[in-house]
Amino acid sequence: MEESNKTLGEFIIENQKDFQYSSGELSRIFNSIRLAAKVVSYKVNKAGLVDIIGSAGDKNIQGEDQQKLDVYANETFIQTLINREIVCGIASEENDDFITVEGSDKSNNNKYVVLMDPLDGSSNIDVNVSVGTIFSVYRRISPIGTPVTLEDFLQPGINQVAAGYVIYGTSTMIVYTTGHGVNGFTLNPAIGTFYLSHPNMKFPVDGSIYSVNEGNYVHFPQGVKDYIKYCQLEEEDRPYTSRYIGSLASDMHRNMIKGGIYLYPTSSGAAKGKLRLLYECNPMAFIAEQAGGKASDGVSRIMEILPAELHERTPFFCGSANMVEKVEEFINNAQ
Ligand code: AHM
Ligand code: MG
Repeated sequence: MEESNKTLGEFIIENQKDFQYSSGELSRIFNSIRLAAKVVSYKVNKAGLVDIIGSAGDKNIQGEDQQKLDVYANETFIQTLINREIVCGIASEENDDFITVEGSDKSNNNKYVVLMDPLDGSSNIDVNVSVGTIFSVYRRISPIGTPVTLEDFLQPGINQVAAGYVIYGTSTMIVYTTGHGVNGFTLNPAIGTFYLSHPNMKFPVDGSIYSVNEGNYVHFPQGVKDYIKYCQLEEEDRPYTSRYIGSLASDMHRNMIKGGIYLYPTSSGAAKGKLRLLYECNPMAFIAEQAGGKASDGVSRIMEILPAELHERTPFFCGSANMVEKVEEFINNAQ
């Protein structure tokens, strides 16, 4: 099999012209994320051998147990970005509040903020199933030279400059977009280098995979129940295949390659669903749209939602365009 010999580093340099107002800052953010991803990947691969699985004993802002690897991944990504002095602020799913980053000279001259879910799919850590990192980059709104403010983070997804995910799976991958298509890179662990393995990724317009936690079925809104029944009906190209890993990055990645839809609806126990708009849904929506797919909250486009708070949740339907339109149709008809 022919191996790609273009590295992520070379790809970033080659495509720097795509970054608006390019001054190399965004490239340096990618370099940091690439480094942190390698460090976390190394640790994930050793989970089970070293004392890193299990609970760290704390709860995060969402009241969920923080796993040790969650804490490690969070610190690694934050420290890597802070050490290189390339962002003015960071918001993480694991931190209550956003972090203001100043240069060592106390300046606030950087223009980008990064929002992230450092270890997505954490319930999979202890059982050796894929986990991921999801990130999103915005240009600040507040004036350069001043500390970041909450409004720098509460931007709609359409303002994203870049977004991506890392999968720590059978191999480690980075998939990202800067608004010029989606490209995927696979880590060669022997030499610690990411190579372009999935150029110009595209969501098939149609698909035959649906990914949802069906255990919550009884609590779903009627339109979503109707859609799931539609997926299971023996008609035309159906029933569809059901595949749910419980790691958004991995479920999304498979669906983007094979064609499918990921659903996390509201349920009676979670009035706004579970996933976070800023750390999970917006970055995935940006990638999906750049790959020709769609992302919706069931009624509206995810990337047009105006966030009101950092840890805001939203129902999420993301994947092949025709499948997302179909579930919207069922939701609309049930109202
Ligand atoms: P996490 O960031 O706390 O890991 O939660 C997000 C994850 C998604 O990756 C995944 O699709 C979903 O939560 C799984 O939730 P559930 O166990 O309710 O199906
Ligand atoms: Mg998550």
